[in-house]
Amino acid sequence: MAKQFTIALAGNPNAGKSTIFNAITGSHQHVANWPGKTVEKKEGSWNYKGIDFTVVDLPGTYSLTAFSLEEVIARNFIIDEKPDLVVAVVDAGNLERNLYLAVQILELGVKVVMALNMSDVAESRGIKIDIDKLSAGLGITIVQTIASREKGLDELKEVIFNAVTEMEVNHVGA
Ligand SMILES: Nc1nc2c(ncn2[C@@H]2O[C@H](COP(=O)(O)OP(=O)(O)O)[C@@H](O)[C@H]2O)c(=O)[nH]1
Ligand SMILES: [Mg+2]
Repeated sequence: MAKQFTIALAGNPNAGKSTIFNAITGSHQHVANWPGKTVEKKEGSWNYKGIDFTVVDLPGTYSLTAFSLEEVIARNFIIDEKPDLVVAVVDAGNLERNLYLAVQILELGVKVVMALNMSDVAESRGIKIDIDKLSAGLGITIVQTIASREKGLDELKEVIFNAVTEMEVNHVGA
């Protein structure tokens, strides 16, 4: 049987996780609660290039210090379920606060790519991000996205696919 790959979307509240989740999974999604919890669990399926992926929209958190229920759920999912990839959805307009979580995800030793979302908001605030430097510093592939306008999402899908299937990739979208 073909392996079912699992991808988790993680990020601060309002970073654009659900917008990206919806764009990737389309109508192939269902909502339940996390086992024994009142927090919503959104899971969807995605078929890309003949490969099936399960996509999980993790609760929005500012850290993974296991302080709130959302943080416990997000942290435990990454540690216990060991997704094949975590997509760190980062609000480029609040880079520092968002990177705090991204670094904590990286510290869990899971494979990570970053969707540097809200690029339009960052630009309108005059925030310039050296993506090559950030990518090299963190050691991960970064794709610039404006999820609400579906910008960069094709590149993101390609980067996710390549990262999960472990093909060589060195692509930064715009
Ligand atoms: N300006 C802008 N708005 C966005 C972008 N991505 C998502 N949004 C909007 O930001 C809000 C929060 O997005 P959502 O996907 O619900 O964030 P979540 O809390 O991480 O799931 C929604 O109103 C989205 O339409 C983006 O790249 N730029
Ligand atoms: Mg959401």
